[in-house]
Amino acid sequence: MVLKLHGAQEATCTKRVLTVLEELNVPYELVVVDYATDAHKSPAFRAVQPFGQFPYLDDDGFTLYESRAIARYLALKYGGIGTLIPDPADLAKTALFEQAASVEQSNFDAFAVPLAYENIRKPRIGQQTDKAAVERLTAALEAKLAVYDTILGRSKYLAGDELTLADLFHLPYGSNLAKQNIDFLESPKYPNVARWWKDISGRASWKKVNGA
Ligand SMILES: N[C@@H](CCC(=O)N[C@@H](CS)C(=O)NCC(=O)O)C(=O)O
Repeated sequence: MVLKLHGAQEATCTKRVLTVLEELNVPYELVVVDYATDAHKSPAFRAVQPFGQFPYLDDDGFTLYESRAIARYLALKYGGIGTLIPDPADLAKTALFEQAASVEQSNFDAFAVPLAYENIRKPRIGQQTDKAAVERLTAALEAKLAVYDTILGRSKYLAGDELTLADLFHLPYGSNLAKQNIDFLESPKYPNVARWWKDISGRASWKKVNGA
């Protein structure tokens, strides 16, 4: 049975998984979640995704939620040894990959998600953007990306010289930054970050998923 991803094409976490599916050339069906009617809060949905969030994957009856966990599962099952995620038998490479994946969650997502909430989500739902929070989050994100610039001055990608899921995980919220006129990913001030971002955001997988 073809893989089914329950999500929404325009949603950031769904895009994270769709990019991986495209990278791996795995056939799939996107089962659209009608979030406007709160379909993801129904008991049937929560029976699979107890937090009432999307996406989740259904691989022939095996279900899994959390976009990054789904991405790891897909890469290990469908990618072939060492594609987007190191061979689990290579402990050092796996540890460096996990370090990079953790960097994304702790040093990027932790700031990029609340920024998107303030600058994009709140205006959409008629709430006031907290300008002080935006200032604080923007400064914190810039400080983290300055460190990224050092890391990416030493290796092509975050976990070494090979592209991994840790890099791809940045794409949905990274591309949201430009929509907020936050240019750290493209700025000449951070040349290694700019080189890396141009590389990953130029991938055919992401362009297809992001509708570019
Ligand atoms: N950590 C989860 C987050 C999932 C998430 O926040 N999904 C959003 C859509 S991008 C959602 O379901 N929002 C509706 C809600 O939280 O009620 C993942 O990576 O899959």
